[in-house]
Amino acid sequence: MSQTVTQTETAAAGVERMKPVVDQWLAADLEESKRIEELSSQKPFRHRDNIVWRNVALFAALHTIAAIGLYQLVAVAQWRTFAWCVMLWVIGGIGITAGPHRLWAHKSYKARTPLKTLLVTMNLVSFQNSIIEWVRDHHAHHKWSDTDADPHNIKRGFFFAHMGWLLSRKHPMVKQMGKKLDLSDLLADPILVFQDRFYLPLTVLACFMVPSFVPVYFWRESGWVAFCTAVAFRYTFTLHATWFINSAAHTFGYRPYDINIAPTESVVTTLTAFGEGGHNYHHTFPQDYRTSEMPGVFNLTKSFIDFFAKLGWAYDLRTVGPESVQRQMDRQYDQLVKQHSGKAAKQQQQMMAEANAGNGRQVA
Ligand code: ST9
Ligand code: ZN
Ligand code: ZN
Repeated sequence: MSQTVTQTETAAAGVERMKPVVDQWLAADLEESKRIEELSSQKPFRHRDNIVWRNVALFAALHTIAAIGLYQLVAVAQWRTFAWCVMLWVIGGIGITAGPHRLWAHKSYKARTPLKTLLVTMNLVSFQNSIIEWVRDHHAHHKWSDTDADPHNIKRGFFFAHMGWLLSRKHPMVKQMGKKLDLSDLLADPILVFQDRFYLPLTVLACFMVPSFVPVYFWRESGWVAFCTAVAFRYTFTLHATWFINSAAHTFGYRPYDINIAPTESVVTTLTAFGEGGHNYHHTFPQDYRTSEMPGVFNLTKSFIDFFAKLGWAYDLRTVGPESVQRQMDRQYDQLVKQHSGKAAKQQQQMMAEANAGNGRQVA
């Protein structure tokens, strides 16, 4: 069963940022964000003074071994090991996108217990903190986007949003505001609580041990090659594919759905992150299970959810109606005309026309 959410709209507030008029799950909390910015300006926090050297050393070691793994993948490893790395990237990646992201953080569809169990298991392959922790940080990212309460605030720079935020203590505002988040549904889910409780041993098994063991046992790959390729390189690659959504997809690309926010439409990151790069769309319509509507770009996570919807394991898939999307895009154009001279507005109109045509919508 799928559900179309047509009432999702934002109202133009002059040339200021747009304000959601209908309550949407995980919509940006603009008033609170403004307050956070005011408070932050009074009490500066320097991430550079709060570096966690243990994490710097661990990530440096991981990247060094990953570089050896990349060389081995090209020059030494068996083709089966290469295929195994791709498989792990897909399993672990979907374990993030369809799991903590689209299901638990955004509630953009519902899943029955077998699918939840599958996703929790797949999620362990990519070692990105427990689902409860991941979702908590992601709630903060959407609600207070691009402020100090956003764990990977892009205003602190590309590197900070990419991986710097994992190398330093969190801004006090992240913890202070994060306490206000209602995580009761996650804490009431026994599968998530189990994963959180035994997270470290489970993820060491799924992300490190099984991936190194399989190539050695089944096709006699060398243990060192298996570790460097299927663990270090594949894990590092998956991390960067994810982190680029926070950095590149908050910097480069166009903004047809909301011109006032940092997130962009980023085709390259959508390919490496299984349909997650339509980030301007996603921050504008966070409850849509597709997370983007990029024409002609394969959204593997959407196909995965659709497949399980056919099996009956996923249901209540939420999308945003095309007329709501269209109205939102038209407002961007009007706003752009007010803000800029003809050329920029024309360029934006062209991009919107392309997006509309690709999605079979009437161009206004
Ligand atoms: C990783 C995660 O990589 C990546 C997430 C990316 C998200 C991307 C989203 C984009 C869209 C989706 C696209 C998916 C694409 C996938 C494609 C795949 C191909 N609220 O943490 P501590 C509290 S993980 C409320 O120690 P420090 C906390 O509860 C990589 N409270 O903070 C605790 O309280 P208490 C592997 C919060 O000391 C206290 O604060 N993992 C919040 O500042 C202290 O918590 C790592 O590398 C909050 N939001 O340290 C681990 N946050 O004391 C790295 C915290 O009461 N992490 N609190 O228990 C760390 O080492 C540390 O967390 C730290 C900060 C150093 C970063
Ligand atoms: Zn999201
Ligand atoms: Zn984002």
